[in-house]
Amino acid sequence: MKIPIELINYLKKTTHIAVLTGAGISAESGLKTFRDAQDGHWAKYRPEDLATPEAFTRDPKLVWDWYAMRRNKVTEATPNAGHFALVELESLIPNFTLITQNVDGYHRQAGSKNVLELHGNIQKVKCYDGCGVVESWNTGDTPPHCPKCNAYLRPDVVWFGESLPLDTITAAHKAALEAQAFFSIGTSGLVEPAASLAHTARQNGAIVIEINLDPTPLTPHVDFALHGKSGEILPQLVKELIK
Ligand code: BV8
Ligand code: ZN
Repeated sequence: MKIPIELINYLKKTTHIAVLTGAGISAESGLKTFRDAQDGHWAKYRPEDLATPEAFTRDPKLVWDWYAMRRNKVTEATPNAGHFALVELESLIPNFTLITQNVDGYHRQAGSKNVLELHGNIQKVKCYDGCGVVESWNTGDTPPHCPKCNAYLRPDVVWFGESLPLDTITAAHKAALEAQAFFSIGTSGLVEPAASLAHTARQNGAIVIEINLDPTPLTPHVDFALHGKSGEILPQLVKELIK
């Protein structure tokens, strides 16, 4: 994929970049994206129906087992060339913010520093009754109980209908406002409030670049639509940037 030279020339002059990633950036690590069809026992469930407080209240073990399965796949796989290219891009840009919808923790694992995990992290669990206990995932009962108040522990992720951590979404919004270039990478752009960040950046003068396998609702609004695999496009973009 040839990266447009006008994009490279623009990026060489930028000091503020914000990046939003979604499940697509982890696809080449072998992880299913959020809307990929699920297989086996999970084929009959839609992720949107399992990633909700109602689902956990209704059947804590079912939801816990779904996250345990996903966490095992995350632990078995590793970040890919797309994650590592973003680590290198961060080292080239004075003000760089990596905003992710993913819960796999791969950006930090690859070495990215300024990471905002909008939807939490699958390697952490917290007390379902909100007594404040947050721990790393433990493989005890399914689900385990809070050591402090004995309520269930739940994955420390943001479910549908739940608010995002205020400090995280505030920081993400600020990064979008200040960005001279905003990348939307590997996301179908369907989930709010993450999906609005690209529009916030654009309305405040940023150019918007989409790197995604398929067109999305954002595509008509971007300055550069690079359709293909992020694990191939991002290393190519960084290579051209450091030339
Ligand atoms: C909120 C964590 C309000 C859990 C996730 C009705 C009822 C209730 C809520 C709503 C409603 N209508 C709208 C809402 C708001 C709702 C929402 O946006 N719903 C959508 C579905 C319509 N949002 C919320 O509920 C949010 N909270 O609004 O709170 C509120 C306010 C005040 C007070 C109280 C409440 C919370 C949203 C967070 C939900 N949690 N994840 C978990 O992971 O289990 S979201 C989930 O979707 C994942 O995090 C995922 O990252 C995210 C977005 O999906 P994508 O990352 O985009 O993945 P997807 O599979 O869709 O796309 C992948 C893309 O990659 C594809 O386009 C593909 O082409 C591309 N791709 C594939 N391979 C590659 C590639 N690209 C490049 N290279 C490749 N190799
Ligand atoms: Zn508790």
